[in-house]
Amino acid sequence: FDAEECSWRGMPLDEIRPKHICTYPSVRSSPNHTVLFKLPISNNGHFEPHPSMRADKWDQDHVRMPHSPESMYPVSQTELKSRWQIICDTYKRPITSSRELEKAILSYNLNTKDDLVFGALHEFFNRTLDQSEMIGFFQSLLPKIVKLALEIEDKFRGSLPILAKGGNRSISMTQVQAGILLANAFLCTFPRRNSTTAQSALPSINFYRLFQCDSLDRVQQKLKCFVNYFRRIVGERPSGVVTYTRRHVRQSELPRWSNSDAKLCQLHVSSSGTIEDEGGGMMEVDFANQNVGGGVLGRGSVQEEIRFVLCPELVVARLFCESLGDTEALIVTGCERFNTYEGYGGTFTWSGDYNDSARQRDSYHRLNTIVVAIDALHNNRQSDQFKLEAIKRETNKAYAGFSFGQEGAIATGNWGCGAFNGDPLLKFLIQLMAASVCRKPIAYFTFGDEELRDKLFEMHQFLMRKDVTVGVLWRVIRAYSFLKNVSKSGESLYDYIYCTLDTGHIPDVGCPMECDT
Ligand code: AR6
Repeated sequence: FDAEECSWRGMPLDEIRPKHICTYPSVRSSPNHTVLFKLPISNNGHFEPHPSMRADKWDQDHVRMPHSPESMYPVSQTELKSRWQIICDTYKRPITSSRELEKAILSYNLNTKDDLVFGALHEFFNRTLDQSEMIGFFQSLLPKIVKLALEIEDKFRGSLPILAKGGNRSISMTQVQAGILLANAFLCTFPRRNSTTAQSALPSINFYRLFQCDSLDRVQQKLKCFVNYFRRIVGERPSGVVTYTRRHVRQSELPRWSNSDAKLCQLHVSSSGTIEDEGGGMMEVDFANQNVGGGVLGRGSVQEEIRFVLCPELVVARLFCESLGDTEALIVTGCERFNTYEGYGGTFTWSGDYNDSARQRDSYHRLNTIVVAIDALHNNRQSDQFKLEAIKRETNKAYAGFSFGQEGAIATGNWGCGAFNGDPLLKFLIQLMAASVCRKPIAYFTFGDEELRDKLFEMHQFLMRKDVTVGVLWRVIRAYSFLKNVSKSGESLYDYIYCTLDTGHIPDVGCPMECDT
């Protein structure tokens, strides 16, 4: 073992990674789990939609579907027409250019009628793709995307519940159904949903914000990811199932951090590799926005947005997942990866197709991929994150995600430390405490940062040597928070922890207001 050469420290990854597939949650129909296909799943992998009779719901608890009979569109000041009929009629004619596609989309979307709205889309077909790729798209791929989108009538006969704030609820669908929803989002067929307060907590789903972006290269690259996804799924239909789960942890179920006698979990920390490349079979953390997907259908191209364009089935969650509350997470089980990339942020580039077929499937035909979306706090000022309230919020948030399922391991990294401006040294300890209480080991990817890797490893070793529990660590961090905020100390968190645990005296700064921590 040559520490100089080796990019990781701690436990080998293969010892962190669970040995068997975690089949949680099970796919069973219940008031809290909507399954959009018939159960039991047949052995030949053929799925029938469920329910078989049409039962549309147009209310605040359900997604407003493009093919709902309630969806009407004003064709003149006095006349309303079925919006779905307009959509079906629109796509009876062939579409041969991005201008025609824009016109088609605008024919059933009043709200987006600005001049030259779809700049990014025109750029994509006029410059990013070459002439033959452009012709291939309009002659061959687009008609197939349209056909897939129109299958919504047949494949979604029931209503789709909204995963509302404060609820614990799952939706399972086939990957083909997810593709149908995405084809509709691409064609911007979903009715307006944010015009009423009842549905204002939902993220956007129609693609027009992405199409409206200007010629930014990263947006072009994201379009390549989506087009490649559609090319793949209309070529050979994916055969599995995806489950979307909203998890809400009630206040009474949260750990009492300062009293926890949980031992610290094992750690693998690496400066090379990424969550999506190395995290297979673990719970892969999505550094999320409270609106899951963040800027995926806009200009964003950091960890979450990239993950969503690699695995577009994640984007489907935006259709029904209301913005996440402080003790909530979204977990997506079974999404497939279709794309590879290079670069990051402004240099993000689609670099080709990704074949995920080697990945195992569970007994419900879900790929062995679990993505856990947790949104960190956005720190406007670096110092805000050291306030006890912020530390508590972040630890509870991590717990909401990590505590899903009885077993497993966490693949994570600098959560909240890029766009959201957090401190990775603090965020590491927060995630360490949350994972330890859940008895799950951590694989931590520092995204190229060797110095950080060594600092985290050293701290973890020190804490293990001292046999520190979560409760003790919490109390030291709490004392540091007090010191930093009250006496404005400039001492670093890690120096404080080393020093305090070496002397063995943790100042007791607990106050009545914090008794639940
Ligand atoms: N694997 C491991 N680490 C990574 C990876 C990866 N694939 N990609 C990036 N990192 P950021 P945030 C590291 O800024 O601060 C989005 O718009 C890298 O060190 O994406 O929580 C969301 O929608 C990077 O600096 O997460 C939210 O709105 C760090 O992780 C917002 O950003 C943080 O990545 C969340 O921002």
